[in-house]
Amino acid sequence: MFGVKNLKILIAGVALIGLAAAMSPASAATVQLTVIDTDDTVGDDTKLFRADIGLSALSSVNRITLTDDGTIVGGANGVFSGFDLDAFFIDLDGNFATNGDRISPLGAGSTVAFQAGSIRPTDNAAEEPSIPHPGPVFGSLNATTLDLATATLDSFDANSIANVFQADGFFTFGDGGELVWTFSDLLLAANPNMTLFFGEVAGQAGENLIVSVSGVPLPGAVWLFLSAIALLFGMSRRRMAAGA
Ligand SMILES: [Ca+2]
Ligand SMILES: [Ca+2]
Ligand SMILES: [Ca+2]
Repeated sequence: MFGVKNLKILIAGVALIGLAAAMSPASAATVQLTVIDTDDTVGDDTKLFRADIGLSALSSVNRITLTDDGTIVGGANGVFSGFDLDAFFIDLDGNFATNGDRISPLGAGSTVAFQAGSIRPTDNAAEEPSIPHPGPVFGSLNATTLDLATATLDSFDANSIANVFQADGFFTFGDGGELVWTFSDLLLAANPNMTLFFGEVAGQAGENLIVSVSGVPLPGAVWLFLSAIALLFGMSRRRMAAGA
């Protein structure tokens, strides 16, 4: 006999497999994008870069990873080690001049996870943590928490100076640091023009980010969920036919 209890256990098991498939990073396709210097300056002194998400050929994108290239070239020392990010966002039509189609990392349904990289040694107090900017990098509260009020991730407003007492409007990665932007409740439809724009404060040569995009293959996960529902329906009918 296949009792109601066993049926519930089986269905729960199949549903869990489907859920795991939907959430597993191992099932996500990841593509590293080419980063292009636009030769434009935004704000007072921020160099603008772009990476064409549409060229990834993914059917959907729900995660963007920004990683300092770790070359320890360019920029300053201490809290200012590595890439200094002023702002970043997705632009749906790839045209920077039209700003009504921007998707901000500060928007609803977004999460931003941060891990500071390594710090170059310094004996300059202007490059060391201060009480309002505890570090370990500028614009962070600790190694895994950005100070969003300082970083202003949706605005090109950096005060470009390697002085912890005067700098504002950005955060620094640290060499090899990483930021992962995830859209927790949104899968963006494929769009050949979709572009990530981001800016480096002062734009020194050697300060580079590696950009990759990921998409969970939703059709496979949906198929598993539908299988679980079909199984539930089929077994319920069989149980009713048997008079159980
Ligand atoms: Ca900013
Ligand atoms: Ca636009
Ligand atoms: Ca810089």
